[in-house]
Amino acid sequence: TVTGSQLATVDLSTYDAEQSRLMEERCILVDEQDRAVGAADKKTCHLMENINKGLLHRAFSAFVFRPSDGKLLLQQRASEKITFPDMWTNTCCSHPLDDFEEEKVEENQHGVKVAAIRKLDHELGIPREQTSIDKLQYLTRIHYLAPSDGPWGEHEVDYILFLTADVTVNPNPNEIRDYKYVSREELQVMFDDPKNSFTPWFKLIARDFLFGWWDTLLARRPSADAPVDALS
Ligand code: DMA
Ligand code: MN
Repeated sequence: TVTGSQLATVDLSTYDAEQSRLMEERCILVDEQDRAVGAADKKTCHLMENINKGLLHRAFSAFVFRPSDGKLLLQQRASEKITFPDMWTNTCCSHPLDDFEEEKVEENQHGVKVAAIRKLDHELGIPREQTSIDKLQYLTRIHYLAPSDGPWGEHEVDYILFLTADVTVNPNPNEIRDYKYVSREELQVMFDDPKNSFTPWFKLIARDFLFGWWDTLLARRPSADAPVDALS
């Protein structure tokens, strides 16, 4: 594995001050089997020069669906974001941190779920009582690598989490430029419009998994006019 002394760094003084400060968070380093092997700050983890030496960290991608119509909540990343600014993406992504003991717990994907609750609150202002651990559903984890602008990129083992819940959104403007709920068809129209740009991981998850899972979720959803059988 890669050690600290070999790793590149970069000056953040031209970037947004709050986003630069958040680059000091410590991510959990993992190997290709997602075994925790150490920690490094978010800045170090997101430089392509380090990624190209094999540096890999743990992350989550959360997808929030509205129960009434099964629509997915999307966000557009703020211009202040250092990686992948202004792109449309799934509800919320971030990292479980080495800074918090609870976010390192692997059993039942506890750590990534705790991190998701923290960031749904921080980015979208979703109150924590609307996003309990047992409502978050873990689907799978994917290993992917994608360059962003300039020296930046992503290289992660990414845990995909679904939540079907009515949530109150109060976006943090330093994180989020815009948000909207979309149906499958509305998302497809967005993908087909070349004016929209999307994060690489969202495009990959949409292509490989999302539409199939979304069908299952919609099929299970009791329709508005059918009575719900309490025994089924
Ligand atoms: C990182 O997301 C996680 C994935 C799955 C790409 P991010 O860049 O939005 O992280 P943060 O919100 O911590 O800046
Ligand atoms: Mn990352």
